[in-house]
Amino acid sequence: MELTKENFVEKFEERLETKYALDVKDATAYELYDTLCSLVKSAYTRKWRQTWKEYVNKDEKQIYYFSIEFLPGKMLKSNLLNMGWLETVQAGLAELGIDLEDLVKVEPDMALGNGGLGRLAAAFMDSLASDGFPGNGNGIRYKYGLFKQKFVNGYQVELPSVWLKSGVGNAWEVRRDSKAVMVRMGGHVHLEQKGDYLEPVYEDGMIIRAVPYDTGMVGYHNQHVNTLRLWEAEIPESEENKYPTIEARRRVEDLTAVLYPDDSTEDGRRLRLQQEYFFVSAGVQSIVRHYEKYGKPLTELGKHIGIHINDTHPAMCVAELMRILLDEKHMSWEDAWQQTVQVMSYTNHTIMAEALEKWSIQMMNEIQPRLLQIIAEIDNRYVKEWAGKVDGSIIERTRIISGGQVHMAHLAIIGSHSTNGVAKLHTELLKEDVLHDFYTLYPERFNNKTNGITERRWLQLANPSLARVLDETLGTNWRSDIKQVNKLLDYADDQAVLDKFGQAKRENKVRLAAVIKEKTGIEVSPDAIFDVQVKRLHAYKRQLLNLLRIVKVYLDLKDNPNLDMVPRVFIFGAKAAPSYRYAKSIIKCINEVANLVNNDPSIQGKLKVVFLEDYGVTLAEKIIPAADVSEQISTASKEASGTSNMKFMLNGALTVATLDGANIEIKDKVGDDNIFIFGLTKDQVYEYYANHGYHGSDYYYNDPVIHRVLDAFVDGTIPNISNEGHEIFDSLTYLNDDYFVLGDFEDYLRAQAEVDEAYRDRNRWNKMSLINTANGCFFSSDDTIKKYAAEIWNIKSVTEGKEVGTNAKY
Ligand code: BZD
Repeated sequence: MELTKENFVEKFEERLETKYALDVKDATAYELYDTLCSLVKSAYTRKWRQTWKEYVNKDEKQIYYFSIEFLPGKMLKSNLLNMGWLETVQAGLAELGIDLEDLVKVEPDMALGNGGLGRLAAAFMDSLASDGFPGNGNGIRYKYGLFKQKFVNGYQVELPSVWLKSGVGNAWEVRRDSKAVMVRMGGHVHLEQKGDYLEPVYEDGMIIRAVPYDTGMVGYHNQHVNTLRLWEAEIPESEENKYPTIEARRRVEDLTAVLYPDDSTEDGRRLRLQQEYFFVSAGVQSIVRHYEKYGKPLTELGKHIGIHINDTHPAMCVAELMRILLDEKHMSWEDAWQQTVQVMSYTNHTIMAEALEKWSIQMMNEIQPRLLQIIAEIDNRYVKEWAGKVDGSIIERTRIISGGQVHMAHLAIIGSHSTNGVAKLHTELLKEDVLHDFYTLYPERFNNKTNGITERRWLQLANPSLARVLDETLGTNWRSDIKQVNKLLDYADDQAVLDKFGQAKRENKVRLAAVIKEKTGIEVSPDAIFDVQVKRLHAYKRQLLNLLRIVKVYLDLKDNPNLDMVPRVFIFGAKAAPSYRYAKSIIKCINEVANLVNNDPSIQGKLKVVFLEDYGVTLAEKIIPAADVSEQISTASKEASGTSNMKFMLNGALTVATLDGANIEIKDKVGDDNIFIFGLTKDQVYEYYANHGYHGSDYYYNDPVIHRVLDAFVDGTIPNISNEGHEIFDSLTYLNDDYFVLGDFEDYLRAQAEVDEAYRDRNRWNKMSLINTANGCFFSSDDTIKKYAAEIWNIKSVTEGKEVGTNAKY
């Protein structure tokens, strides 16, 4: 049935009555929200079932994207948009006196991720469905998502994020008890000969029931619905008597309680490894079970199934699939291995050594002793396979088990047919440096897939003002074919369009200014440049470089209050890992500088610093459309790709960037004149590493500007940071400034002076902004996923060429 305003109103009232026995006027926002979700969900469930049946009937190869994080944010509006229902529902609700935005406010943010990696996984879910690919997600249903951040006296304080509030829950998920599987952990194992195979005999240990919660991933205007399956840990009925105390029960239930438990303690690390095995085992078991239901031979598994390992956290997929094929299906090692390598593919998201996971053999043995045996055998066979063919030192450096540790990236690379990086530079670095040994062994396995973003969320939903300008300028086809946005280039000199561009940005800035006022009490002017850096707080991302410049501008203004500068509002949003002390010190310093600057009347509003608490997807949707300047200033070579850089660009912000990650590809698209590039290149950074030629303290002693700015951190100019100020001062001078903040400072000032100059000429600025939006269409996750599909997974779209109206019938 085609949705109309009239039949929506009727259905909505009916549903509200059956669900809550209420009239609209008596219902709370939550009850209205829940009613709407229920209506939306029941409308797409038939399509959901059909999509699944179509895969089975057509015997389509299916991909399962394993990720320890998924960060979808709110889903109501995105589902409405993708179903083609948004405007009709908005109008219908308005008729009932309800503002859709009020209902959106009560939707909890599904924040089951830390940052880029989890957000990318969520974007890929949207794109897999929107491109009509047979692709599903597999992860963990954390009870608590990423912590809620508060500032107390300028310090970060972490509070639990209770997204599954009692009575509210998650409106989108379906619990599927019938699909539960058992996961075995701990205990001991030995092998006994049974006929012609070895059977593992387990003693002790625990059995955990993994229950899946499925969420429909609704494709854009194509009536195609995939599945995101998240697993929860429970005590099986048969094991109840093993857990007589609340404490003992909690140890099992806590397995899926918290995202990324603090890994600064041994217990925290063990829990993390348990989580990894838990969702890997549950996912792989359920895939094999489903596959077998249709009677296909396991020797053809790789033709029908693909498992994607998103970063190393799910790398145990390799060994778990081997375990099932060997121990449960009694396949030969050779056959099982051939299928496993064909099934698996892996994405690397970082070159930072500390993020490349390693687990002690002992801990791996404690968590799953049989898995360790299999990993040891993979390692053993790997060593034998290459012995005599390549230099022995290469084998030593690339084997899975060495130095008493299990190297998860090595397991993922050896056990899969594809390893990709997430931007051109990143992939080059993997090949020539971080994973160079592997590249010499398996050159054909390496490939690049530059990240992308979903324009539906970041432009259509987050930026209605700009979307309207695009509709008026280009017509509405761009909404289903994002490449059309590139046609904006034809209007780069059209005064009316440029004015509208400027106007849309201003509307968004006015809106953000109101949010800032409401959240922080700080007044900011929409006439100032909104200069934004939002991302996880990490030394390599260099929020500190930004802060040093703010301090410099502040000192300049103190010297000369009449300084001729374009007023700027610096906006930060960032969470620091709870155990990352240095990052937390930077947060404290930013907050204290903000206090100092915002409350100094002599600054006359020329400079404002706003640090918004609890940055996440929903806040990003308000900030990014309002940004004039996007800060992408990581030390060259350290940021694998970045994805906020793409969101900002699509929303018309101009980027101040180092030549790092996907910034390079952004620069190649917009051209040197429409981006502000500065800083050391990756080669210069590597040169410093090679010849130890960098001395942070030289900058302090030789550059009077830097000297003065750094002194402000330790001489009381910035109040209340006596510890943190010294910590930062020392890190940049005596501890030699690991991320070349001081080395890049001068050039950063130069780039920022160019920003100022460009902004003074508003026509020029609007044109640059338009050129950025026009080229933002090249960083769509729909395109990225098409490349994964064609070049890694070998799957095809089942909706391509199908005729479906824009107002999809559900
Ligand atoms: O992945 C990020 C990279 O830092 C970005 O450059 C890149 O754009 C995105 C997507 O590819 N990596 C992460 O977000 N990583 C994590 O959050 C993470 C989480 C747990 C353990 C290690 C890293």
